[in-house]
Amino acid sequence: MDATERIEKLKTEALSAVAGAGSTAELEDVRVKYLGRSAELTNTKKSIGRLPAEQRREVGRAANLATREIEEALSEHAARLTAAEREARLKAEAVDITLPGTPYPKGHLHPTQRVIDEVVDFFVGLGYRVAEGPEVETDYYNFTALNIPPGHPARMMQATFFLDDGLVLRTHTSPVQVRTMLAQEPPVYVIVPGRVYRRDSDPTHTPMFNQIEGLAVDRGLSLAHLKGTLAAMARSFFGEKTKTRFRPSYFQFTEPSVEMDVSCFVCGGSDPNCKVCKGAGWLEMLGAGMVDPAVLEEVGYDPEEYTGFAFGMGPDRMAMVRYGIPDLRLFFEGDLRFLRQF
Ligand code: 2NL
Repeated sequence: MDATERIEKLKTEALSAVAGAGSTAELEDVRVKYLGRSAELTNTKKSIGRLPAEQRREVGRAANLATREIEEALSEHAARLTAAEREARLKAEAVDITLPGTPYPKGHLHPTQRVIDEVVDFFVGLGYRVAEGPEVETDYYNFTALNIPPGHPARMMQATFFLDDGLVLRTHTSPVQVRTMLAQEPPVYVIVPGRVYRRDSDPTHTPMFNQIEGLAVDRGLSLAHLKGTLAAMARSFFGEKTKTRFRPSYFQFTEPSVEMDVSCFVCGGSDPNCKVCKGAGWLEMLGAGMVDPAVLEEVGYDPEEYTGFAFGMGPDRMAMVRYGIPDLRLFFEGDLRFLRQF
């Protein structure tokens, strides 16, 4: 077989190998085999110079033609394979966008946290700042600075958790207001949410519960400002029709002291058999008062120049009333069967 025939045979072989390649990877192997650096055809072309002069032209022509034909066949078949492979991939990766999505479990805020957020947002809207502080307090911030000196019977009434070294679990958030007053000059407008602790446990008392206290100290503040502020809060929380009433009360750190009731948000006072207010028409909502001059003096404020009002409420209790929950302990057990009802 002469060189030209050999080239023709190689070409035929190559073209059938190209046609038989089932993937772009196989096709690349075919290309390397017939047109690669050490392929027979390539070597033939390299050695043309050593042929007798009269054969060079013919063999060279045949080799170049064969190369071109094989290249064309390769690129044609490559295009076909690429298209087919792309088609197969698109089919395999197809997404049915009409399928419904996978549902995922959704959480929500604890009922108490909802009450806290609402109350805090109301006061932030009036320009109050939110303040927080430690839950482990010194005796001084929790009692003494609030006009409750050592040995005073009011300390016993708080059912305090005493820790070592004169520390206590705070029984109210008031120590945060004390710290705030010590850290700045009036005017002070703060709202203080936080956990507090008392040795109590029954359907309406838990050893840990939440409190929100507020404090305003400025020139010229009076009981009228206290009433206006807290009545507005009650309307924002229970609805615009809500009425409020203030009864005299007693707290060690305020004078005078009051308790605020709100008209029943269920019956408005018209149903003697109302489940929520038990026919009273009113619900106890919070305690408040004008800051006792002794407290102002303790933090270095001049009671002749500044007056203030303060208030405290229990968001857990408010949530119980609002959502009709009979046992406060349910709030802290983390039972999802209970929590999912809100
Ligand atoms: C209630 C009553 C109250 C205060 C808290 C307070 C704090 C400072 C000075 C004066 Cl630093 N007062 N706090 C005043 C009156 C009532 O809470 O029934 N809370 C659940």
